[in-house]
Amino acid sequence: MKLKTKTLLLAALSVAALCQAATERPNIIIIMTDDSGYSDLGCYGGEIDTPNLDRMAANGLRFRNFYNNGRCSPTRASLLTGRDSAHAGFGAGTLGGWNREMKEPAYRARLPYDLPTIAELMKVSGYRTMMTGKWHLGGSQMKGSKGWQNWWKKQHPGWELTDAEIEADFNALPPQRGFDEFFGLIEGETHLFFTPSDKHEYFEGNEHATLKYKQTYNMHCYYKHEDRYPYTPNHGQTAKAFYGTDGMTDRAIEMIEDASAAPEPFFLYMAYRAPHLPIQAPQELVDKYLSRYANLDQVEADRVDGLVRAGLWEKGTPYRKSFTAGRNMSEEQKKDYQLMAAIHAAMMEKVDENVGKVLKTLEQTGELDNTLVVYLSDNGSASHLGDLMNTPYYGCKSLMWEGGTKTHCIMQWPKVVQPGTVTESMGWVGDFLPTCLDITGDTYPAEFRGTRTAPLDGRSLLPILQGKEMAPPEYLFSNDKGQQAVIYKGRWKLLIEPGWHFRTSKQPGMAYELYDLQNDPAEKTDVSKQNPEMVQQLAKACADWQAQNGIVDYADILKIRPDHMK
Ligand SMILES: [Ca+2]
Repeated sequence: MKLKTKTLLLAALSVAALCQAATERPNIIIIMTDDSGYSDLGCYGGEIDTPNLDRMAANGLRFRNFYNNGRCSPTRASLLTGRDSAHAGFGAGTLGGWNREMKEPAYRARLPYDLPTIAELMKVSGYRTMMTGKWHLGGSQMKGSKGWQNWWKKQHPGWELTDAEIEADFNALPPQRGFDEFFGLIEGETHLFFTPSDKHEYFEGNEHATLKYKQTYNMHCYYKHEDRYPYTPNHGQTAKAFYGTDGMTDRAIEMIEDASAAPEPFFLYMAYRAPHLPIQAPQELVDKYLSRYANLDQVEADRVDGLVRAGLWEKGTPYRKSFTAGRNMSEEQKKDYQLMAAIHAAMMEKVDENVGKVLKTLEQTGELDNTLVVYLSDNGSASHLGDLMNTPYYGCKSLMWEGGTKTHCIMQWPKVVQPGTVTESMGWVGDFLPTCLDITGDTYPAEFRGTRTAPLDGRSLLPILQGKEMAPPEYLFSNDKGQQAVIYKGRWKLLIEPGWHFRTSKQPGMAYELYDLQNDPAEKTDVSKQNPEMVQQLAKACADWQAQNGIVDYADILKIRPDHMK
């Protein structure tokens, strides 16, 4: 194993102390998928073939209770900053596309320049910092592009496009936010397949990237709303192409190989664009999975059984019947669902194959033993698949029930983590930054770019990696388009206006649901009527949190931006 040293010029430390500290600092890789369901993986009870992730789980640690923020941008904002998503400019759970920005800080949909990112802090700590994949945290390359500036003006009627705005947008992009190397997408949604004649949106650093079209694919491209987005021109074609999941990994492997030859440790953030819409995968893999989704009731039952076998679910615990499997579908709808589920599974198998390539590279470069590899999803699987892929949890992406905000989460670090561990302890996506600081022995700065920082919302999960259980945080808050969720001491969960404001706004008063997650982890029975004091206590905590974080009531957001729901 190569000796990792921060720098030999740190004169204040003795050589012995330096070597001691330096040899202990691991590489860190965070791999996140986009819209994968809780029980999608074999090691989380699912029917999709994920041998590499299953092996990673066998060699490492699985969380039963890991939370994200329920949607792409808010999850990424907390992952990179250790702060609540509202504090990081993504308070509405909105898309976060910069064209949707509101002026309020909690909704600016652009990472604040004075809020340190995990990459910036790891860089200060002496790490080489790298990213591949989907950014989706605002910013743009309109600096130097009149075309993009004109587009911005169209998207922001009544706003003046100043030099400061152009600069702030540029400063919100990965190369300006601490990543030495970046290959990926700024926006949240694009094709996975690109042939040489297709226009693509990949960047290498701040430059438009040159893609490598080295593999031949039989391309299956599915999209229902072809009138809105032309996502299917390559459907049915066989051609040399770039497939995002493969291409992002190829670039990540180059980065790992380069970093491995350098003296400093590395931090790599890999954000896959799969299995998000538009769903696209190699045809032969889609064919392989079609028959697995012929009987959805069976898929649901098998996933629950699989979770029980994996030690991630207690046999006999009540759960709500999936609204997908339980739905009355016509034969045509069933066939359509079956196809979408098969493409989803095919996309996940491709992710697994690529995680396998990353692990293999770590092995070949001698880095595996002292590398922490984290794997999770940014939110539950999305509404086109209902909540089946989130079995046994109710709800899907962008909803605050457990199906929307709970993810599988695997951590492997052979030097530290005991193989085959399952933890009950609660983790949250905002915990990664404090965990990384704890691992490297660094502290969160009191000031950054001239601004005093506020305390982190996340906490270090290092004790869990070392085999201990941790008490849950006092409170965990999340929000999306007017609905709020509060989890108190890991046990009580209050949902306010669940299912978005527009669903409940016509009903008188506020809609509340209260669940005892300790006895009812799948939110089967609303106990709000039996526990009015708990409802009141958590509603008050939520109101305070909304005030502290500048969260605007959804009815007021609609007044400011009536086009918000478009
Ligand atoms: Ca997502």
